[in-house]
Amino acid sequence: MSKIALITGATSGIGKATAQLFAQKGIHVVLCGRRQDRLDELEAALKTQTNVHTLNFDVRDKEAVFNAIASLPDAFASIDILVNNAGNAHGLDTIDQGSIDDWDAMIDINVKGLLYVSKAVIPKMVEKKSGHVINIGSTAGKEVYPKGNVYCASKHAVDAINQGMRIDLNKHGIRVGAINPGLVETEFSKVRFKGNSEQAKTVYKGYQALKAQDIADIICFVVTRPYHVNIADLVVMPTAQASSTIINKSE
Ligand code: NDP
Ligand code: 8X3
Repeated sequence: MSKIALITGATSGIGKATAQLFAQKGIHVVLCGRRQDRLDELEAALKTQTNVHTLNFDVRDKEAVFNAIASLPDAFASIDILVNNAGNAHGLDTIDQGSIDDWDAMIDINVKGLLYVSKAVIPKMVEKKSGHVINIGSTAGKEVYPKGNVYCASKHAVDAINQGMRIDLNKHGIRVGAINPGLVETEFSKVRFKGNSEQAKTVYKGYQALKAQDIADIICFVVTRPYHVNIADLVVMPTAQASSTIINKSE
């Protein structure tokens, strides 16, 4: 029987590329995001390959998260794979200059939103004693870089939550793992720099950044391992990147 995957942040970047690869593999997909036009467009493109359902909610809105997941029709209600991907950086400022609204957004989306979705999905996995949770962390969850402060804190929290989930869900036979990418060229920097595409482009200039498809490939590899294999924590960077601050921009 085909597996069912729920992907948050499926309207763009890593989440969208993952949905596309899952669909190619015949995995049924629940696509989540706030931009309905993009959800509709992706649903139309993927439904020739697999079963697709869309859910429009903001992960910050606790009630909306629980209502949306409770509304899933029977054919999609038993989630086998949860990809906790929705998230972004908001701003790049020193701690004294940072915006409280940006801090709230990062903690509310990247940390609390991930927890709300997990809380809505995991109990059914516990009931059936199987499931796979993939948390999208970041190299920002493994080290801290100048002006990364609160974004790094949010991704360090994802790292801790990933470990905590793996420990607590161990007795239920649920696989839990994190994928922690370095620089991936998506809409991430456009969001970080509040829609300034020119500033966003400079982040990826002079070297080959990862593509969303590179991360999607890894997620597909992770979910297609035999059930006794759990990729617990994986860090992936562009070849040109050695750490958050050491990037060989010689192209
Ligand atoms: P994108 O900006 O391309 O995609 C972000 C996705 O998250 C969108 O689909 C967006 O959907 C969704 N999202 C954002 N805020 C909310 C919200 N409040 N409620 C629901 N959905 C939301 O970025 P990426 O694909 O790069 O990012 C995906 C994940 O990968 C994030 O967790 C990011 O931190 C992580 N990551 C990214 C890296 C990079 O360099 N790009 C590196 C390491 C990790 P919508 O706006 O429609 O709601
Ligand atoms: C995204 C990678 O280096 O911009 O998580 O924080 S970085």
